[in-house]
Amino acid sequence: MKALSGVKILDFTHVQSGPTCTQLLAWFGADVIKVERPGVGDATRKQLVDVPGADSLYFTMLNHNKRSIEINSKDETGKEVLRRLVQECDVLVENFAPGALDRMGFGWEDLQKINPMIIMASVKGFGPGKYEDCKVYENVAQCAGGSASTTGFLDGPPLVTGAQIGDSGTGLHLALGIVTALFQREKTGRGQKVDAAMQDGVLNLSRVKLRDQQRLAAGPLNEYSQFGEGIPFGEATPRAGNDSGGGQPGRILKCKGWETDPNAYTYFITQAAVWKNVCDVIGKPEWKEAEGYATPPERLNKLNEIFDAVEQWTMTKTKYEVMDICNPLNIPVGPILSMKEIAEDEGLRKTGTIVEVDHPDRGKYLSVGCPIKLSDSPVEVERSPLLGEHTAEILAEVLGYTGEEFDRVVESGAVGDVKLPSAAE
Ligand code: CAO
Repeated sequence: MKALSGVKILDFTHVQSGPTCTQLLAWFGADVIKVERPGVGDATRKQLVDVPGADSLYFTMLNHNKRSIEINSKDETGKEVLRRLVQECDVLVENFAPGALDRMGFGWEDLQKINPMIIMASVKGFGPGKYEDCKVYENVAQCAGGSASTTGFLDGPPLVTGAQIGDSGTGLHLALGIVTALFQREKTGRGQKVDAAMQDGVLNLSRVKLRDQQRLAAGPLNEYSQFGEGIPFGEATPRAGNDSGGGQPGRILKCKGWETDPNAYTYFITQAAVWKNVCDVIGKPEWKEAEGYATPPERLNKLNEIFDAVEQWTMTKTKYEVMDICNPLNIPVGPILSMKEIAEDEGLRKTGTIVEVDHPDRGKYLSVGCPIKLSDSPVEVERSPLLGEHTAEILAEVLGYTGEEFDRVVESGAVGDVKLPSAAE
């Protein structure tokens, strides 16, 4: 028994944003039926291929615990199968380009006629308005959602981040919308439409930068390094390098080995509550009570001097030694971990956040397991499905096609090249 046991998801998603959402629902126990174009499937199956002939890591790492059915949604028999799936399922999730689902004949109005209880959940690049018809990928959303203009260094161009806040971030937002709509349906008996726009999702995650935009009206942003450097502020929230996003000054600092190791760095926060501990650790006890250093507001115009002194100390230690020394003193620090270090991290493997999965075509690979842990609904990560692996099973068991009806659908060609169960099966 899992949290979402009994919930059936018609997964019409592709690439990253939608699949992130439906993978989470699958991990929480929903039966996720992924509909793919016959013979082709999700485009990511064949993108960034590292093992010839096998599904890519791009696909396998976003489609665990799902079943795959091939359906040509532009074919009449394919549409018939889809209609039956809509009748059977609780939620349809999709992230096609705007208008694609309507052109197939499965827009919101159509879906409600087929199944009034259905919840329809969509990711689009933009919400209603000027840009609603645009196709959008990750970095477009990062740029349009305010993240890129506020990321990077003051004297450099806008930067996108490696974290896929537009795709995976919006998938997370959508998943929350879906379970909330399921919860409301328990009380009202009605389905509803759930929309998550990537621009909105990125903006939600960049909320603190809109906060700072408004604070600018009241004067310079004192906790930004630029303030201490005497550089005037413009009209918009500036890029702030590695400054902390909150009220406690922080920076990325070099650690022992930085000359050769690109990740020998630590994040170091001079939290006001433990200022005295910071002073002791870095060998500047005189700063504890000194005028101009003792209180947080006094220090704001000296952040470069202070972090230079902290860095002189961190450069004598490895990033792990910094962690070991500072943690007992309540000084918040964090090592800059490489993906290699994360892949080898025993702790993350123990908690199931990093999992090793076996795949018939590609062998063993690493994936990120479910980052949300429910004590009553543990996650077992299962490999992603092969293209059309479950077509026959879903036609028969979920939709009840049998005998001649089953043969008619299979022979129509609308559901791909179906491997029929032998007579003995
Ligand atoms: N059978 C037959 N046709 C199918 C099908 C199936 N099973 N599944 C999809 N198709 C068709 C669609 O109907 C559409 O056809 P038409 O344009 O002729 O109506 C066609 O495939 C292409 O769909 P698409 O426009 O969604 O795909 P694309 O590769 O051109 O664009 C993307 C990709 C991501 C830019 C676009 O889907 C999009 O903007 N999505 C919304 C935002 C989003 O999720 N972006 C994140 C992408 S990364 O997570």
